[in-house]
Amino acid sequence: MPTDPYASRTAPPRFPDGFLWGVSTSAHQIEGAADLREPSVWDTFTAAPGRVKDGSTAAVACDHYHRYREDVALLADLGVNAYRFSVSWPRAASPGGLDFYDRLTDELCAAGVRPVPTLYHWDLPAGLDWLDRDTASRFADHVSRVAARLGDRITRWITLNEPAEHTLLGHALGAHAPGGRLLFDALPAAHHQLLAHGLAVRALRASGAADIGIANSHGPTWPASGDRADIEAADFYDTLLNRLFADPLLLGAYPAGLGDLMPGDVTADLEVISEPLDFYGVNYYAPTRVGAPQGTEIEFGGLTLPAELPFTVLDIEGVPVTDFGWPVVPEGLTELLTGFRDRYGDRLPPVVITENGCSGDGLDDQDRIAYLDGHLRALHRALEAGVDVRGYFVWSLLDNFEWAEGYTRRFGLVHVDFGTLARTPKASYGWYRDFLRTQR
Ligand code: IFM
Repeated sequence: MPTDPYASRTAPPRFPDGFLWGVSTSAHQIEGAADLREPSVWDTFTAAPGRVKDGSTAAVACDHYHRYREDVALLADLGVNAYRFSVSWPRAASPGGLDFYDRLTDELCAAGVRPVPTLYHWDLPAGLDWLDRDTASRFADHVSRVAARLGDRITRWITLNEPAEHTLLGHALGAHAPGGRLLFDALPAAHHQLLAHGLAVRALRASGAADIGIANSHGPTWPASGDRADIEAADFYDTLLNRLFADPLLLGAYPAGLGDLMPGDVTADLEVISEPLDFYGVNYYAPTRVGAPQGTEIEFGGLTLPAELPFTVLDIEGVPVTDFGWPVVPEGLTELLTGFRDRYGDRLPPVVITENGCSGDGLDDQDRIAYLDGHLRALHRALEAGVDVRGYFVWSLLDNFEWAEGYTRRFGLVHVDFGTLARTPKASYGWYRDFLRTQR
């Protein structure tokens, strides 16, 4: 018997017709079949002991490479009209590697689910490095090859996933591949990813694509108090994690002070980086509370943050937290989007929420339902406040390889048994399906 997901909640808000409803995944986190592609920096990283919490690798992951038909059937049954996945650059570069995305695209189109590929989600081919400028043009070549192969069926493209997290975790703090601990010397990796994005936009347009965006992670930054030192530290953090990645795209300029830390004269690059976008993808999970530096190393969200950082990241008290320790603050999404609309005005294209979700165990995942329900309502409040929002994607369809956390954090609407690879829809899958029915 179907349950009534709104028995104890008010009726769901109604989103505009034509809204894009989906779920997101990424290649390295679900595909497996590592023997059928070139190696990536994540293969090298996970091979070294102590890098991944449970010592696991993504060699098999969800084996989506072989089970994609079953996964597309789950999408069709869920009732989403779009699916965000990523094209693995190391797979695309291997002989016959694009055949897989050809099959997946056909399967999605046959199921009435619009494919929305991300062209880079952290799995850089081994041997390349974002600290090298040349990686940006190599990426544009990869994008041209993928677009030439799939562009007859795919209209909506996402260039990069979360260059901010990739720079921070992969190059500044060393928690992710490739493991760099460069702190502020990691900034060239950010610039080269942004340049890669701009070159990719040009390559996609040259191939005839007309609906192009990026998936950037953003969240409001809350100062720990009204003290000047806390406000300044929070402003710096906000600049580093939000404005550094949105200003060059939307305003064609780096925030004051940061442009000087980039490699060489970036004036011409900024023209490429600020190629107009058709939509702006936002990955939202939580706000961050930030205070003045305390001069000591701190543990935060599974990371050890070095003492020399000019800010301290603090817990947000009085709100629920996910099993990852991330605060659950739906209204942060409304605040973020209205803040973006105020800061960027007409320069902000229509927004698509390209990721939102939470980790947590169990098939009867009521916490996830509460999280998603709260965030959809918060998103609707942003719409009512005049933000042009066009879509929403849950992270994630399947439990998967959560990077340095291995298989210990489960974000899926569908449970995956990593022994048998059996898929079992969770309560949240049924809830999302029921919610989507209310939007038809
Ligand atoms: O799993 C990741 C994803 O790869 C990028 N955005 C955040 C998710 C949850 O940590």
